[in-house]
Amino acid sequence: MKIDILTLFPQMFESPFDASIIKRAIDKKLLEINTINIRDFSQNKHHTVDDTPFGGGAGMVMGPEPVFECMDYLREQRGGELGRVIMMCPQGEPFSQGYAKELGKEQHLVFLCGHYEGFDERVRETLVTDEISIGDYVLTGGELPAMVVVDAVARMVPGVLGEAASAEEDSFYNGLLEHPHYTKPREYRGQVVPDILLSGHHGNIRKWRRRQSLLRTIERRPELLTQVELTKEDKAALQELLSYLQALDLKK
Ligand code: 4FV
Repeated sequence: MKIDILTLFPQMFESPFDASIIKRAIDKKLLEINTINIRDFSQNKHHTVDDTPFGGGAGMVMGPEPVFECMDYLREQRGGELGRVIMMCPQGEPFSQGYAKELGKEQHLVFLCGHYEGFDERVRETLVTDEISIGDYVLTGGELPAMVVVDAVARMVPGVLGEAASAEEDSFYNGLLEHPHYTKPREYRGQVVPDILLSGHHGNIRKWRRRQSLLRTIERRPELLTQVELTKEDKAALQELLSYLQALDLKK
C-alpha cells in the first residue's frame, strides 16, 4: 500500500513510523509512506500557505493554490491518478475499525493534514473523497489524526501483523470489546491468573473469553451490542448474566 501525506510538518512523521510494526511493514515493502511539504508548492515570495478568512473572523485559512499544485504534482508522480484522498478534520466521519478495514483494502491513500482554521472549502469540494474525524475535540493540526488512521489501516494490510498477532481477535473486530489478557507469572503479588486459562481446554477458554468480552461490552459500551450478531450461546450467556444481576439486585 502506498500512502502520501500532505503536511506543513513532515518531520512530525519521522519517529512514529520509524519503529515497531509500521517500520517492519515498510522494511518488508508492504507499506510505502511519503510525506510532502505543502509549503514547497506555495508560489508566493514568502512561501505563505494561509491567509485571512473572507468575511472576517479570527484565525487563518489554508489557501487552495499550494494544495492544488501539490496534488497535481502527486497525480503526475503516481501515474496520472490518485487513490482515496482523506482530509482529517473534526467535521469528518467518526473513524472506526470498520473504516480501517475498508481503507486497508486500498492500494493508494492520500492524507491532507490541515492547520489553523483548516483548508479553503474548494479543497474539500474538489480534491477530497473522504473526511475523517478521530474524535470530538480540536487539535492543532491534522498530523496526529493522520498518524492514528495510518497506524490502524496499516494493521489491516495483509502481512503487516505477523503470525503472532491477528487482527481477528482485536476489540471491535467482532464488534465486542476485547477479553482480559494474562501472561507469566501465574501468580504476581497475590494476583492469580484465572484457572480456566491454564486448563488447556481450548473450547472452554474460547467460551470464557467470549463471555468476558460480552460482560466488558455490557459494562463499558452497551450501545455496541446493538451492532453485534449475537450467537445462541451469547444470548444464553447474557440471559444467565441478567438473571445473576437481577438476583443480586433483589438481594439489596
Ligand atoms: C481533527 C480531529 C482536528 C482542526 C483544526 C486541525 C484540527 C486544525 N482532525 N479529527 N479531531 N483537526 O481536530 O481529525 O486544522
